[in-house]
Amino acid sequence: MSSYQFNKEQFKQEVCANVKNLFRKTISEATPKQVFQAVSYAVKDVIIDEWIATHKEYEKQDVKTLYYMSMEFLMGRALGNNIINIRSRDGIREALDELGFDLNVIEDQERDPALGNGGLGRLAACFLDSLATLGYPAYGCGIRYKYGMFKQKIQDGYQIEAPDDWLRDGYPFEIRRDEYAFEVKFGGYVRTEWRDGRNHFIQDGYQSVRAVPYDMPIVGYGNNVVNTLMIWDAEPINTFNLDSFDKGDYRNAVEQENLAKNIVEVLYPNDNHYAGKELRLKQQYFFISASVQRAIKKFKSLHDDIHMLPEKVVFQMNDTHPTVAVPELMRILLDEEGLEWDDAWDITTRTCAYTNHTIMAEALEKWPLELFSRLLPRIYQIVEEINRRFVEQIRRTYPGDENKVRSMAIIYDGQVKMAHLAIAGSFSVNGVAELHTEILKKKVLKDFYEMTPEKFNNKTNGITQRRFLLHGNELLANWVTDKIGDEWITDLPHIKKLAIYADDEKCQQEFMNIKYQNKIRLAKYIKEHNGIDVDPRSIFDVQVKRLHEYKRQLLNILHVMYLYNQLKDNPEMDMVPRTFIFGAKAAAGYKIAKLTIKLINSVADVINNDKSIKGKIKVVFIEDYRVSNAEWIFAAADVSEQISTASKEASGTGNMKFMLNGALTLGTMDGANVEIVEEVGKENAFIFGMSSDEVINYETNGGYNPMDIFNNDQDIRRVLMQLINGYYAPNNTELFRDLYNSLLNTLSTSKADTYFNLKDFRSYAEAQKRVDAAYRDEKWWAKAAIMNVACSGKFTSDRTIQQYVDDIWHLDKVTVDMDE
Ligand code: B1N
Repeated sequence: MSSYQFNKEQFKQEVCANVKNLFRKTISEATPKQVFQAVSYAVKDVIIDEWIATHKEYEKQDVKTLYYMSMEFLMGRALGNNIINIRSRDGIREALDELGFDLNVIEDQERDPALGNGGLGRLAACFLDSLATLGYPAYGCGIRYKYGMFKQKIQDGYQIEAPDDWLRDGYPFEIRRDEYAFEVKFGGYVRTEWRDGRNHFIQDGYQSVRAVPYDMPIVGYGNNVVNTLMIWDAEPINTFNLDSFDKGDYRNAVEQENLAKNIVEVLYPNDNHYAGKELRLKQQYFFISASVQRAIKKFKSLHDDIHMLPEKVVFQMNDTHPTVAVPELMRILLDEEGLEWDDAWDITTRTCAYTNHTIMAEALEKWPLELFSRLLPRIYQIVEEINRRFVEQIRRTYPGDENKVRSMAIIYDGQVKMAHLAIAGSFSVNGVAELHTEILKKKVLKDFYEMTPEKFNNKTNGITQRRFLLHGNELLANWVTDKIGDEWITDLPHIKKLAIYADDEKCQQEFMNIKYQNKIRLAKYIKEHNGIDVDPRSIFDVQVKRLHEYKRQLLNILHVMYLYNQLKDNPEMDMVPRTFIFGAKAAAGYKIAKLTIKLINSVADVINNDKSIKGKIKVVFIEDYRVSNAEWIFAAADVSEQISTASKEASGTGNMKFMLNGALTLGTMDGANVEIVEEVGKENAFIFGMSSDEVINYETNGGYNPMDIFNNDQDIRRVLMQLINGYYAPNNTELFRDLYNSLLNTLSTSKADTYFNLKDFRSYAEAQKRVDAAYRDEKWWAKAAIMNVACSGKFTSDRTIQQYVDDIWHLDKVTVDMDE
């Protein structure tokens, strides 16, 4: 296998030609932004040939293909990643140097494609990277939102949302594929027609849109494989004449135009939360119908027998958001292919698979029947029939036990329960970390597990080391390669070889020096963006993730307030200087989350400006946390805060990115933290807090009473009082009242501190003390940090993808040779 041979002079010529053609400029006149475009097109030129070759090979070998269906793909910037994966970073850096530009500055011109909220969307992006690198035929299927995740501004300590107009300057890596456009129908009614010895179901009086895919290349690492992310845009169908004199026609034309415009307008900025909006269901059906149609059309262009579908196609549903794929595939098999129900159901349930990403009740999708049946009348009929037969199956399995029907039916209480539909329609149901899968089997989906245990399996999440070490932390990546060679880039478990250097003093110093350089890089970023001076010799203690009560940023900041009180009482208190770094977006309508951001910033204001504590604590809230600055943040972290209420974080993936970059985990036994500790050893992490069993026990017995803690713990009481006495809000003592109430609500104890902040506080504070003590022993810390890197092998998404392939997808590896 030969991989792409970079030719510097040719590349420089191409960049100059692109600058000329695109902007009518010479290279010396071009702005960095223009050079970014020119370089991107030159890189795309390389990719295109491999892209064509890959798809030729797929067709030739008639491969089984994965369609990874997801409402979100949080890709992050493409240029740097593509340059790395075509293995031309050094060459291109040199070429740009010679043209008078710095590659880092050029990369920095790209807007982050942020078509996702957080972990779920970023996981989809990591999976695509691994699929291409391992050589598996796969498409990502999603939505080309006009506006992605909002840009976050902090004004006066408050979060302000600004639109993310990521397509404004055009996106160099996408290709519009008009020839694969499909019609998607909404609303109207269904009538039946008897023809050719069977009933035909015909949707009439509907509105429709044209779904047009834009393909983006997903470049494998050094293997010539280029897969495709297809994201769908919506356009009006122009069958109606806008200046028609027929009023009905005219109104319909306008409505269809609005429908098309609205559907892909914006990503819903909710993480782990179901809002039940009609437009969201429209988005779901829109991209699923288009994707399923494209998959079936492609399949039929190569095969005559639709019964072969499960051998050639697999649909992986990223949470329940794409679950209408089940009835949509049924619709196509029944209505368009003319199959009988049993036949169609057999094919569907051997094609679809479902991943569950959360046990949070508020995230469960349950669509009101009225809305669902009005928007998707034919799909609704099919769901009704799926439900009728499923309930029959439940009754056959558990005669006389109507409780089972109540808890498992797909349609119940006037709602369509999407998780139940996803399970019934899939041959595989997986959780995303061992603990999470166990909770699904024993609690949340217990009845389903008991009825069909063979469907359930675990696939612990992973991350791509190509972006989160090789690209994000070049210094450490080079150091690792110097020590053990570069196999880790495509085979992360090799990184275990670093363990023999963990005790070596010289290596420890080298390692700590790299960490220090990365901290300086982040400190500069913070100075530029926040105007705050932070000391790179202090402990960088970082919590970056979406803002959510269950993730407990509140616990973190309450502890900072507590530490500050201690310092005020005793300014000579001996502590290692600490920089507490936060980064988090809150859903636009999530009041408590937004107030938590304000609290963090208010605490930061007071503490950072208090000279009396001699800079022992600094608090920084990094604005607009996103994939591109995340790469720098992970590289610079000493402590990784993974402090969710046990049982609530399905997996977490940030935890893995920190570990890979040599940060030590300060966390609860939740999600994948459990497996991280298993790999690195409890002695190389700081574990605290209630176990998931304890949390679940309290929950089933009606919670606990935080008032007992408030009454008996002076330090905690003092911190809580500071929320309501104006200590951090002198002009508005009531500002943080809602946070206080969320912890203590004296009217209803069952609703107080549902995330056990106070219950875990002492244990957290004690773990923080252990961090302080441990950091003083520089050799110990260096060793533990190196061990974290060395033990991170399990958490590559390459491993996760291989497990999906082995247990669920059964894809064959393809090699692409560019020599022919
Ligand atoms: O999915 C990640 C996990 O690592 C995280 O623990 C989990 O919280 C996250 C509705 C979600 N679960 N559910 C969502 C996102 C958007 C939305 O509209 C739910 N995100 C997760 C990857 O497995």
